[in-house]
Amino acid sequence: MFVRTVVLLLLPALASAAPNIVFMMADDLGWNDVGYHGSEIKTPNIDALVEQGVELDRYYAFPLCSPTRVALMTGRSPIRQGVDSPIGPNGGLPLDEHLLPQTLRAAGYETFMAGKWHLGIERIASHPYRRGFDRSYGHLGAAVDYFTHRWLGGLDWHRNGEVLREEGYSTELITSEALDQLRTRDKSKPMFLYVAFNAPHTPLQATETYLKRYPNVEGNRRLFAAMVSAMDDGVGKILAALEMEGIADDTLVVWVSDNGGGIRAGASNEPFRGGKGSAFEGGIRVPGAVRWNGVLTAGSKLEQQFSAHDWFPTLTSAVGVEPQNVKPFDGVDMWPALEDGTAVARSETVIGVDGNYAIFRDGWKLVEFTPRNSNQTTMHLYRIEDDPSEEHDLIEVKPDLATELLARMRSIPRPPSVSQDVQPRGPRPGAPTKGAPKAKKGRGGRGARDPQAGWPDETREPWIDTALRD
Ligand SMILES: [Ca+2]
Repeated sequence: MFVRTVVLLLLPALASAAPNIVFMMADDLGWNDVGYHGSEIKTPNIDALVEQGVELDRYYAFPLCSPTRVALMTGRSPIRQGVDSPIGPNGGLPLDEHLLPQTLRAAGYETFMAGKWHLGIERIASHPYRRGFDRSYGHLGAAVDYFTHRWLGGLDWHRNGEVLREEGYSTELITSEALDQLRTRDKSKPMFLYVAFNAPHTPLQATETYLKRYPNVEGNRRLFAAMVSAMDDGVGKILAALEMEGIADDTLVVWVSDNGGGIRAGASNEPFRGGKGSAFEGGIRVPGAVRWNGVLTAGSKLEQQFSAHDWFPTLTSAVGVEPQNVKPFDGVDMWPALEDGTAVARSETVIGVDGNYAIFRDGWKLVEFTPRNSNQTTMHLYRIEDDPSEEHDLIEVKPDLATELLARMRSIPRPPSVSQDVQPRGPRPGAPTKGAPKAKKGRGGRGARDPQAGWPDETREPWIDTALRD
């Protein structure tokens, strides 16, 4: 009897009645790259999801892939964790950070991921199957080739930590795996399914099936549009599978982009200024929606600011799970806002990556801007709700406010970068501003390659085979 009691006490806190969570993320999709924002790119499945749920109208990601994924997974600012650019072969999210799937798994969830990780590749200990996911699939690095599944010349495709060689277009493969994970889940447990599409990130690679949908769109935009359509079809298949499995009403569904679109790569962030990598609105204000049938109001729109680091506290609040994080969240629980529009109090929000930061407070936005391949950092101040296109710079009108906001922005520690290598890469706290020399450094190679260039050749061993096994 004693043993039985102990076993019961050790059972996960949640029964199968807890809602599932399906979190889908696009990669480098801009504001004007979805049908419901008036784009020429057709996204009927995403549009339907938005209609069925809460449209996130003021949702802010970080300006680049890895920082947003850090924010999503930890509920904490990637700035204070040193993830200030795309994580390269030698970088990684610090292993003492606690991740969302770890909390959910501890609460009895099955945890699945399909797609792009981009939070560390050098060490096995930083891979998704060691960071809270029961089952994982896809690529660990960044701009994987859609057809060869290579990155920087090495195969970067795995299932549960085993190198995987298979034919197929990555967006369709990721969708297929997500469907398989969903259908073969343990139905006695709730499920957390994280689908991190690599689309429409470069390299710009599409199939005829999707190119045919855009006969009148030209150049990179046509390739990009086709890639978005493949992802939109994937979203539609996953939503259909929830219906087929009879769990559509028991599942909280999120769909968002991870940062603004790369303009050279065919994306559009109109009417916003800037794009991927910048802290102007085009780089960070991205499309998103949340659906939970019967719980959230279909067709509603959330106009409060919502940020990528809010997901951990918000999702755990929504499903009634106690977060297991030890380090404090930077994000806030936005569930009351999603549920019924309750105004959630939040102090200032700081978003950014190396050289490009923004702080939001009381309707003001201060932007620290460093153009690519430039040493010149400039500051800009906007009434962001009245001036979403950031056309009217008020920095000369409100210099004292700008100084105050800059100090607040800089109050978040900026430790040495852990994204690219283990060496400190120049000044952090109190970094120079306008006119001061700045260490020359490549920001993750953004735009360095031809957007259409993939990885046709295999010139090194598969990444997982050379990862450190400590
Ligand atoms: Ca991205």
